Amino acid sequence: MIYHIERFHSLGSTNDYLKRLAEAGAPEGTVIIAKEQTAGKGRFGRSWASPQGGAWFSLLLRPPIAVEQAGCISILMAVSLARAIRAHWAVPVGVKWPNDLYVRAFSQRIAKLGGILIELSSQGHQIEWLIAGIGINVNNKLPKETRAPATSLLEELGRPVPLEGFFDVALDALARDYERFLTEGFEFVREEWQRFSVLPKRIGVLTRAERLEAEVLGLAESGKLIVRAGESIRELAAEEVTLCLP
Ligand code: BT5
Repeated sequence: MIYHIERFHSLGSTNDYLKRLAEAGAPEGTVIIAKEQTAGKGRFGRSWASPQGGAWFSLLLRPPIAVEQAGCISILMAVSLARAIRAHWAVPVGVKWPNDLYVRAFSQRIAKLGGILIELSSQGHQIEWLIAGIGINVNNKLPKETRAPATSLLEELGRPVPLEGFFDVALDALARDYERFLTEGFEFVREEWQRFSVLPKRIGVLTRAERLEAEVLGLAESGKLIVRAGESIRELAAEEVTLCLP
């Protein structure tokens, strides 16, 4: 994949900016980076704190896969970033299905390092464009009141990480793993996900309508999470649920 990178001092949301470019026909590999976002977005209309010092960026893909497989992409990206950060900075990063990066230290303290927001447009079953919005706390100040405790690479390492170096490592890993996914399929991601997942056996699942307790059984080919809730086996889609750790 060839990257076309545009950098901004400040944007509302890199996803919103890139969406307009995607609609106008921008090529796969277009990347928008902002030093700060004034209206950073999480999932379900939640907000994402994005002051200077963090890695806030969006990547445009046009994957030749069915829209039903789109869930694979956020898992692929989370796994790819977790592996790259572990390899370069030796921070014990894990993934929380579907879109979160967590650090789990020896103390079993667990904190959110970053998240991924996927937005897409499709025609029939085919994806027209898919935007992966990625937010990683690198050297930025952390927000105070968050759903899960937040952490940054600065906090974990006790020293700042040069942002340029971070983008090189992250973009390189994402391109490599995306291309591998297109040629090999999802299996290698699924295997790594097993190694990196921070989900405990029992989780709370929050849908729009209810909250239920479930047992995690594994990851489907489509990227959905397979759980047992009571007597029934269900496949959870990223766009439908939020998971709660105990
Ligand atoms: C996510 O949402 O984790 C996806 C975040 C994606 C952000 C990127 S930045 C570049 C691109 N442009 C955008 O506008 N967005 C993407 P979610 O799982 O819904 O988590 C959101 C929740 O995390 C919030 O409700 C807060 O509780 C918490 N939170 C907000 N800012 C945070 C931060 N910087 N670090 C850790 N937690 C945060």
